[in-house]
Amino acid sequence: MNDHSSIPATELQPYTAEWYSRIRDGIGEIACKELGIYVIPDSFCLSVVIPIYNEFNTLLDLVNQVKSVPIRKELILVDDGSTDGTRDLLDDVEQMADAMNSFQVILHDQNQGKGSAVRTGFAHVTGNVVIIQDADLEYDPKEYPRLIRPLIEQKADVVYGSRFLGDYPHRVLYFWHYLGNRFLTTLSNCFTNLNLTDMETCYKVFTRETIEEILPKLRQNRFGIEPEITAKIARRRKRIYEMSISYSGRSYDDGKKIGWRDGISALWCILRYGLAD
Ligand SMILES: Nc1nc2c(ncn2[C@@H]2O[C@H](COP(=O)(O)OP(=O)(O)OP(=O)(O)O)[C@@H](O)[C@H]2O)c(=O)[nH]1
Ligand SMILES: [Mg+2]
Repeated sequence: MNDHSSIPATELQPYTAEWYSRIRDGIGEIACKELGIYVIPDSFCLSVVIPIYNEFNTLLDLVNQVKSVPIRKELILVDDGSTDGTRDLLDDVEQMADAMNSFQVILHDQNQGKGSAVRTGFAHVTGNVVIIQDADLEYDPKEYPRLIRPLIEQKADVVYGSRFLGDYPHRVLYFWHYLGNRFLTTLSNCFTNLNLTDMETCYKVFTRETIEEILPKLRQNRFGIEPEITAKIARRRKRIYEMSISYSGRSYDDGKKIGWRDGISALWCILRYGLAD
């Protein structure tokens, strides 16, 4: 093994055993735990599934943010029939690969919806843990190390990042959306008997085994995928953790697309998948 004792901890690769032990020697194990300093095994790979529909303005920033998280990753970008020039950006994205990041780009011929793009992405994952990442800038990839920790420590099969827990910064936006969200989460909880605070969150993280188990049963093409996934993991009695996350929600002026019809469809999916697989 190399002797890293003369190298400052800040120059070591984060989450390696050397990095961890150097910091632990300085501040102790309890402080490490509090600060989210832990070891990610060298062999670990995170699959980041990115569903994309007309996200020309944010896609490259998002990909750069994901890339700069110091964990080995495969980025699986699924373009869902974009018509705003996003596809031209994707031509160059694969060249952004480096030692820590590999890329797969998959193109849908026609727009089918987020659920469909997520399912396509799931079918291509090879990493140990899988996270869904929207292609706008509402969620912060810097939170990956926190979110994957319960999975790496084998305490959980699934982690949901909640926008309604903790005091991470949240952009204050639409009251009726918030209420709609709470209502959908509560109704979903009634069927699943889970005590979630944010069923609709984008940040859902799974072991690859969990994805392999539920993927053949997933049917929803649009935003109904969120309650559908939740019902399927509940039915299979997966160990689920929730963690607080930050949220920089966008306004309709910024390009927000979700609308009341998606709420109705979510309602239907909660009932449908709450009653039967
Ligand atoms: N709206 C929409 N998003 C899609 C579709 N296919 C893939 N996506 C992607 O799915 C992710 C989530 O879509 P968003 O429109 O951001 O949905 P949201 O975050 O729930 O809602 P807003 O951002 O508030 O509109 C984004 O990365 C989209 O680019 C689609 O057909 N419609
Ligand atoms: Mg969004």
